[in-house]
Amino acid sequence: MSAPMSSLADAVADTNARCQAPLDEDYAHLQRQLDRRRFDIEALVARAMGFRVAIPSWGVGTGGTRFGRFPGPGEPRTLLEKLDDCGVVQSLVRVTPGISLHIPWDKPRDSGPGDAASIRAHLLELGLSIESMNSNTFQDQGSQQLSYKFGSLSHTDYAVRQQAIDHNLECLAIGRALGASAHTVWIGDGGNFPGQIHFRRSLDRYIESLQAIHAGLPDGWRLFIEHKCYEPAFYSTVLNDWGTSYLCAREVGERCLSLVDLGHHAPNVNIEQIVAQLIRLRALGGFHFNDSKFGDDDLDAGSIKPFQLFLIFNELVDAEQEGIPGFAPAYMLDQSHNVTDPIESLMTSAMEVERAYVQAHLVDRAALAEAQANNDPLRALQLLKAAFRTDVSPILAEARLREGGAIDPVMAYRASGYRAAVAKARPPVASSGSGIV
Ligand code: RM4
Ligand code: MN
Ligand code: MN
Repeated sequence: MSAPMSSLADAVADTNARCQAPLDEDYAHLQRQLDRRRFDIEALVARAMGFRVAIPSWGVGTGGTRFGRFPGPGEPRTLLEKLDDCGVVQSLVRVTPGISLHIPWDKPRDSGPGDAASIRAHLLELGLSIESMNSNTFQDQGSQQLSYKFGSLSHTDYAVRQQAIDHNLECLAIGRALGASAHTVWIGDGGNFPGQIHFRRSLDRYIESLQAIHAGLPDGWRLFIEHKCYEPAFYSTVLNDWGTSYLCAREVGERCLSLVDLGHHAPNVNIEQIVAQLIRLRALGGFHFNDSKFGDDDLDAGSIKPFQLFLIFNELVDAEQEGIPGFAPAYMLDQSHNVTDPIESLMTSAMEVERAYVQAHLVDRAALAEAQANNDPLRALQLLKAAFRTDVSPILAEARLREGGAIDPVMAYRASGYRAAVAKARPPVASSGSGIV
């Protein structure tokens, strides 16, 4: 095994020792401030310790764009190596024990190292688990008979649809063997030209295919459908928006829910309102967190629009505190790390999502309800801003520390020399199946 875990533990111990005194000082200061505002800092640390956001296996490889990919040193070449990297993220930030797999990129081998039994054993060793599966019918795989060039689950040809359905059923079987409990379907189906696809009939075919997948869901599983307004189809996509997603989910079956990928909306769309509406409709399945400026940029969560991320969590925490029945959205990152060390990006992003979650607990909800009842928009915004402007970093750091993680995960990671060690142990291969090109 390539992972030098002992040096990682040493790096955590060393850097934590250096960061302890400043953390204590900042924590005490924040505690005084929050006492004044009548928030219990210990309760917030407990919320932070209970927070979870899953890591996508494809996030530990270097991503790319349509124009190219610049692989980083020590990229994981197999699923076992991807899990090693996910284990590093989890051991430092302590909120990311769940992993999401993409098939066929992460397809287990039939026997030997890399088979389902060895993956399960490795997960156990690293304190990780597989949370959800993702199918891939937006690319052709070498082994497949029919092409997805003109669609998959909504293709005009029944045989192509059946092949795509079978692939999704295979994902369920793999996920079942690995202990997953959710399946996410995002398809690239759509049109590049007006007239290319018959809107109504392609939606009919999409729903029918999803019904077949829904029928194959193992007990206790949920099926998430992910809308996206464009790309790779640039004129229209079959599942283009959240409203269509909601209507499809209702027709597909009761375990089918809508998944919101933050990058899958037109610029300036009010995503927090979409989130609130899906909660109201009991249809919110989960999230793919990332950030974007222009499109599905897959940038690091919280890097461009942290206030939007906070406003989304404001809706989520509001629903959580209200105890809405059945409210249990799955949180996951879905990013493409093109110019950073993926482990550093994943750690930073997980902490940014956690930060928004904790900040959303600092909204004085009784005062907000009063401002809304009194039609006092300025006061309402002030209340949200007061929460958003609070630097909850000491709470997040304290939560990590109490769980055995790093006060400063990036500092600890850099001090561990992990990247240099795996760069030696993992010479580059032609195609690693990591990242998206
Ligand atoms: C898509 C979508 C899916 C992800 C692929 C790789 O844009 O976000 O969730 O699986 O990218
Ligand atoms: Mn996504
Ligand atoms: Mn996407």
